[in-house]
Amino acid sequence: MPVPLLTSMHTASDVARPLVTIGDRALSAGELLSAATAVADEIAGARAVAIDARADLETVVATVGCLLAGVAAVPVPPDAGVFERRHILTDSGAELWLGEKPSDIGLPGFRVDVSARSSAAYPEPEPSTPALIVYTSGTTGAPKGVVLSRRAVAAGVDGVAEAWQWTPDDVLVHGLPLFHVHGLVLGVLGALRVGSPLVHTVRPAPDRYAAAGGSLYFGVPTVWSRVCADPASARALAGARLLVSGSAPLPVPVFEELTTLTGKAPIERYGMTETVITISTRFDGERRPGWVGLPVSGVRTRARSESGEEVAHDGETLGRLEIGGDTLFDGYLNNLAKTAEVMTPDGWFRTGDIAMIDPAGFHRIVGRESVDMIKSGGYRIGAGEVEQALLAHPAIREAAVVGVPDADLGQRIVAYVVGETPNPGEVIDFVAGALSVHKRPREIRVVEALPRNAMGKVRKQALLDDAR
Ligand code: MCA
Ligand code: AMP
Repeated sequence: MPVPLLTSMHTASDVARPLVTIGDRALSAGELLSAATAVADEIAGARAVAIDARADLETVVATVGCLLAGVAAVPVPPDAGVFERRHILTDSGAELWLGEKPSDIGLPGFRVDVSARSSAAYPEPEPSTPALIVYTSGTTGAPKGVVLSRRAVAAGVDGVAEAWQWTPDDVLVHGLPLFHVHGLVLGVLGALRVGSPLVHTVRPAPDRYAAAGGSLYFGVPTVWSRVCADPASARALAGARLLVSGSAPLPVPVFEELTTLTGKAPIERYGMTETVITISTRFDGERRPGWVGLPVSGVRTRARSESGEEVAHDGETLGRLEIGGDTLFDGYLNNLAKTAEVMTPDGWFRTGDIAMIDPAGFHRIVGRESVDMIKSGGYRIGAGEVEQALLAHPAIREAAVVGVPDADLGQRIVAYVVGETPNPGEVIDFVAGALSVHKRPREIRVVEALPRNAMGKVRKQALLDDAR
């Protein structure tokens, strides 16, 4: 029989020690296992179930219940607007809703009870079984369901655990959302697989990180930049073993300030929803500002030129980054065409990121191939999805969305619209009603016409220049 995915949760030597703390509530390994087994009892036999993925213990119990029963978990952002939620539920084929049910959801619901207990035993599913379907934005259209197998989750966690010397003696702290790979796969399933207690701070606020007293901290660059802006909180992290940044480029000044304030150079690692975490600096290795390090064990990388040749590992030639190995997803759900677009014939995943590799194998991510893939606060946002939501507004005739460089968020969403003088505040709320909060434009600029090339395509670079 395969080894359990959440190995350490089953073998915890002290079953009474708090294993997962979220805010002021905690569960030991024993409590989590039996509450999650009670969820498994309710959902066994389903193909996929949706989880109202709030930052709470119920989300953890529901996800672990799915993994025990071998049912694919579909985390739904708690602030997803009606369009986005409807798409996720329809596309995933979720058969049940775990959590408090909004009135527009027709699925049968089941409210997770963290104090429920069951001792039923479930055989460990095969490693190829889907563990999660995580929805993530492309450059155009609605979000795509990324199918992650148990094998990919295990490989993604094991690679970084080895690089970071992450053990049950660590206490992991973060406050990231529980509906993306960073917070949920690495930040919850990672802790449960390694067996290191997790303290989730509900929101990733600097003072909450400072008060948590952990040894290993996860954050997106916006979090680390806010930590630096609060020097007392930053200094309180000096006793931690590792501060890890990922999901977007960590600006060099933030790397340096964090190093000065905490006495520790952060670890930077690179990942994607479709590949889990693949490249990282190491606990026992060099931490170079602006560089994300070496492929973790089990991961292969290559950077190729437009003509398909692998570029020289000279630390300056740029190539399109591709990833191979066990951490790769199984494809986009119900979307063979999009899956075929991102996979090479020889089984590598095209990340869409541009990278350089130095002679020692160190990687530097220099940007994305497409201006339509935006990263704001570590969230991936497709310009096309926001443009579609804007075009549904009765006063808007044309819309173009760009990611403008922003010191706090990395990029901030600015929307250019043509229409009958729409009210910007009302348009922002309109988008928030359809999509998740972080997909709302921060700013709406009403213009007479969008700049277009001879083919009629919007010249986004001109908009970026204007916004800057
Ligand atoms: C936001 N607000 C707005 C607007 N946008 N109000 C009006 N108009 C808008 N356009 C509101 C928010 O709801 C919030 O309100 C307040 O303004 C502050 O928002 P914001 O500046 O966004 O700050 P924040 O809410 O504190 O968020 C920053 C954050 C967040 C905490 C860093 O962006 C975050 O959690 N990011 C993590 C993303 C992540 O986990 N990505 C991983 C993807 P109020 O205060 O009332 O709520 S996985 C991945 O990338 C791969 C696998 C990898 O490598 O990890
Ligand atoms: P997502 O699918 O939300 O997981 O976003 C994945 C994307 O985030 C990658 O394709 C990169 O563009 C970006 N990303 C993640 N980690 C890093 C990093 N350490 N440095 C630069 N970009 C990153």
